Amino acid sequence: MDYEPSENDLIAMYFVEISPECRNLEHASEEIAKESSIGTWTEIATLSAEIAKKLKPSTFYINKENSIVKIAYTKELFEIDNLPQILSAIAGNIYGMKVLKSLRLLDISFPKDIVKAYKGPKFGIEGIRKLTKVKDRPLLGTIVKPKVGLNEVEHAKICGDAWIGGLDIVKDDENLTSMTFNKFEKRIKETLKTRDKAENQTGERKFYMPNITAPLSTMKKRADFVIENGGEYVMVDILTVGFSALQEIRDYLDDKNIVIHAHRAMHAALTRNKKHGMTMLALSKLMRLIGMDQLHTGTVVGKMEGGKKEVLECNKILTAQKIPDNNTTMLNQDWGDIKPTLPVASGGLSPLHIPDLIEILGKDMVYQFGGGCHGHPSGTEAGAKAIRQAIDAVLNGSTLKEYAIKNTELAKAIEKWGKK
Ligand code: RUB
Ligand code: CA
Repeated sequence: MDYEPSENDLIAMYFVEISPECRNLEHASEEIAKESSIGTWTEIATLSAEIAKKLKPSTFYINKENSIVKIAYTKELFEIDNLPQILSAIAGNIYGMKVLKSLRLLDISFPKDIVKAYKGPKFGIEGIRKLTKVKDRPLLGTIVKPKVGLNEVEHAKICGDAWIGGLDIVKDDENLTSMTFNKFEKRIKETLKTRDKAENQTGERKFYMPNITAPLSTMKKRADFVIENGGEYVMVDILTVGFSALQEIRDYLDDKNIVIHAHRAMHAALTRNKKHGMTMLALSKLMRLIGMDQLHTGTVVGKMEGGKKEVLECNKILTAQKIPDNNTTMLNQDWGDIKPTLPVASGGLSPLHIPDLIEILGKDMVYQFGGGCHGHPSGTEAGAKAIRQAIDAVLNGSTLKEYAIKNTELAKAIEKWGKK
């Protein structure tokens, strides 16, 4: 407890609930520290005093009121550029120990040398703004719906309607990859052809984010195919592909001019139980470190779980260059040269949420509307127009109702989704 963490330490902050087998929080944190580093359940002759002196972690903070402990690990315990190894230590066996009833990794503070071992996002927010030429407003997108079911040509047509209506981005859904009725290669070709037409017709840059999620070798081939056909984005389901695949795909795409959009499907298996697993904040940090350019972090107001404090903290860890230590919710972090990740709000949004979204989450965001675009009474193009009109209204200081007087698509959206 007298230990002062050094700048070479990785710090992990946990919420701990002890089981009847455990004496107290001190005992629990000792067991966590041991199992996540050099120890085991009994004294062992092979663990020398030298090894212990060099490598043993130290619990330096125990808060009995909220059951939070902080443990400092020397960086020597880690293969610093191997994120799976780091997680096998600080977020591995410890979750299953009988002395703990539950355990939640709240945050991780990475020392300079570990931060330096990762690429971080290639584009960052500035790079994405430059590429898209969208400067003063959030990026607006949709997810093709139904999630799966359309063929390649129908898919491309829906994308075209969304772009013509005024959206910047169209993305595949998390479970659309290469289906019997909608093959990846044909979908990419059809959709990017439609994108070119939409760019010519609107004079605006338009982007398609195809889902390349697959076993790693297939994922690389799909990314190459997207690039060969003039695509500028790929999307990856970050948890179902795993940390190793993510690190590898980020490296693989480093010399290629392509933005990586990160979909977090399955995150709630880790993040949703407030007493166990890990926070979305910790996951967000890992994603910025690996180098995802855009990441879903929640909407506050939409269909998916995730409150204001949580979403704002995730967006802060993705966008700020330095975080001071505030003890109970966020650890300090210096990102050095690592670029920021652009947060994405998506899930159950309609144009009617736009005033709240701008107020709570701001303009440096991607906002995505699936059902809230294609579910418009007059179809996808009108849905896209209504979204663009709602953004214009808010950014011009007008209410949606006022703006709807002259904008029929927005008026119809209010009729369908407005509070009765
Ligand atoms: C949204 C959608 C996304 C979810 C994921 O569609 O398809 O996969 O937003 O959630 P819709 P999250 O707009 O029709 O709800 O972004 O919270 O991970
Ligand atoms: Ca989805």
